[in-house]
Amino acid sequence: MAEYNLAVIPGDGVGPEVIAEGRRVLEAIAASDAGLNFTYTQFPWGSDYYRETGLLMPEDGLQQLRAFDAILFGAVGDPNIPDHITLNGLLLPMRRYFDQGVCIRPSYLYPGVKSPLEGKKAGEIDLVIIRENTEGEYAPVGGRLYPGTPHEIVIQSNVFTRRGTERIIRAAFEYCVRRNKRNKVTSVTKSNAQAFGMVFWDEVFQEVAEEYPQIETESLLVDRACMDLVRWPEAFDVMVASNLFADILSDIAAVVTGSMGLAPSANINPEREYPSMFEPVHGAAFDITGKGIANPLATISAVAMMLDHLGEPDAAKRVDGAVSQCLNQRRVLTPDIGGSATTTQVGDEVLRLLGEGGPLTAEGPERALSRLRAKFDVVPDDVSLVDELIEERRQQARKEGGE
Ligand code: GGG
Repeated sequence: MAEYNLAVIPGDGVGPEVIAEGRRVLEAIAASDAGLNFTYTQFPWGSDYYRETGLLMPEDGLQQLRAFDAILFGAVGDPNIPDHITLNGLLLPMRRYFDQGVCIRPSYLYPGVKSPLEGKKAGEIDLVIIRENTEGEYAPVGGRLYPGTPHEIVIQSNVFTRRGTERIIRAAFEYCVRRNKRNKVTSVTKSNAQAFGMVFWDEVFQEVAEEYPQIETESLLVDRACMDLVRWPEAFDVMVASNLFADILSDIAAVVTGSMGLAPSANINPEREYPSMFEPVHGAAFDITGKGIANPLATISAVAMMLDHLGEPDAAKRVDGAVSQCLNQRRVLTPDIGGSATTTQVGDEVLRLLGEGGPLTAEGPERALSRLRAKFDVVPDDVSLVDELIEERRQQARKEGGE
């Protein structure tokens, strides 16, 4: 039996609400698979902990997390504590201390979800942002001199190491090869203005690209990349960018694929020396905290990414399939994507679909489509029609079998 020891940090705002649903999904997976078990240690760290102790996590918090197989994280942020205190006190130290240099942020326009961009069909937007996660613009390097005086000096440095830059760019190419979709990697910088770090990044991108002649490459300035993500997001496959740029790009990508409430994120330590961390891209969302309407699907998709990382790809596909089906049937959805259900009701529905094991739940829409294409002459491009097609084929088979 595979047993995984998980650290769970629900954190702030809607974090506890969505993490509760992520945990229920893990429990359902374990209950339905005799070969799989999870143990959980939940940590009460975040802004309330800060109000009590003056720290977002204890002095030895990172050491406490060190031995876990993975970390499931909710959100951090509080309306009454400056954001730079909350972020630098909990989330960013975890990414750095555990050398989680590769952040994977997929954005997919699911069947059943409406893009705010007119005319975009399901499956048409399908991209992954690979974010450098431990250095760049988020490196805590800088200082303030003579604060509050007329000759105040403030320095905030960007840090680009060869190790970190090569690692993230190579991770993007490797991801692109494994994904095998459009076989294209887009690097995003601002090297016309930032002539040291970003020019260096462009050079490393060229060097690494030479190792992958089968992959189409493109280098864009970040302003152009932002425009194109809105104008023609379907043109992107894998995008790779620095810490800040990829953070911004992944918010745009989340919104054009329907909602921040659907966007998961994996913070990976590629060497597997330390635990990796899985979280929704969205933050604490104070405006809806406590209303019970936060979309849990980003967290549930992050749980799927965690299962995949832990070496449980079948369980990951079951969870992805249930998310996909929940969206496709449009019966139980939270208000951010046009529904009126609560966080818990969406969690209940995902559990029901996991238990029911409908045609898509076992394998996910992509695999269902390629399997059907191999078997039948005519298969719709729109994955939202796959369920209907399967039902039609079932009925036909029943008729032919004389039922
Ligand atoms: N669940 C992610 C979260 O709490 N995000 C808050 C935030 O501001 N994150 C910035 C970042 O991901 O770098």
